[in-house]
Amino acid sequence: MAMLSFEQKYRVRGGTLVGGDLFDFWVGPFYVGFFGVTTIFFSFIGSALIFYAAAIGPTWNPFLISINPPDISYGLRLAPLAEGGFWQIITICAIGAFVSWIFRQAEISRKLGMGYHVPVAYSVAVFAYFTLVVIRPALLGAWGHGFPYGFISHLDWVSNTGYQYVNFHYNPAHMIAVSFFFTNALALSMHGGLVLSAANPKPGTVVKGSAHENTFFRDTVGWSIGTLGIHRLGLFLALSAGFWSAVCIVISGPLWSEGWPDWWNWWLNLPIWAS
Ligand code: UQ2
Repeated sequence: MAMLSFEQKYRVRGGTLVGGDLFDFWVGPFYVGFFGVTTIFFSFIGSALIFYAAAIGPTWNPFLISINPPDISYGLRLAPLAEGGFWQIITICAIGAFVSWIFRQAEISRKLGMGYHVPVAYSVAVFAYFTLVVIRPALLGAWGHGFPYGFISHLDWVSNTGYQYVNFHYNPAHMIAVSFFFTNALALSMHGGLVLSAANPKPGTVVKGSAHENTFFRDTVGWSIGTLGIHRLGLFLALSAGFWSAVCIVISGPLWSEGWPDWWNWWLNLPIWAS
């Protein structure tokens, strides 16, 4: 186990963000840390509440269980537990667990003397969730605009919310997000294919490195982005996909409440041809 000698050098105290030496130790392969404890705490309470809310609900069919946000009439107030209050506390627990996980990643990055790229990247995913269940409902004035926690029910929510704006594909931020998702898939397939083709060739042949990888793309498209560059591009594409997804839903309602196809009337109304 070559990793063990490496780990011994880094498994030392220090680098924590809060609490000093409190919880600054490992259990087996896992770093504990203050934020490991808070992650477990929020995950446990949140999961227990999901099971309790499911138990008082009408079904145990895993596809049909749904823990719903309060009715719109409750506005931004706390609702009774069985009428959306569970959803509200579960949402607080989810955010508590996700944010704890961000700081757990940050503390481990600090201990290893690495950059914060992983916690920053994960934060964008958390931001997209936070936009759906906090920012947009708050801007619209009711927690009832959050999505329900259930397998089929959250799919229905996405479908209904999309059709509420007639055709979501005309949402300009949705167009940008989708373009980033597709470009991300293109870049990752190129990268995965390229690295496997060089580093994992047929048995009995010589493993190739970055010189071959660069040459392949210089010969095919006249340019190679480079081994570090492809990962910068990948991170940018992936984070942009998540970021523009959050933008495309937060502007639906708070900024534009009609159908998205009608948003393009600004183009039809340009003075050049509108007369
Ligand atoms: C590359 C390179 C890698 C790669 C890939 C490329 C050696 C191992 C995939 C090629 C990437 C290019 C040309 C950029 C494509 C741009 C978009 C927007 C998809 O050159 O360097 O490193 O994995």
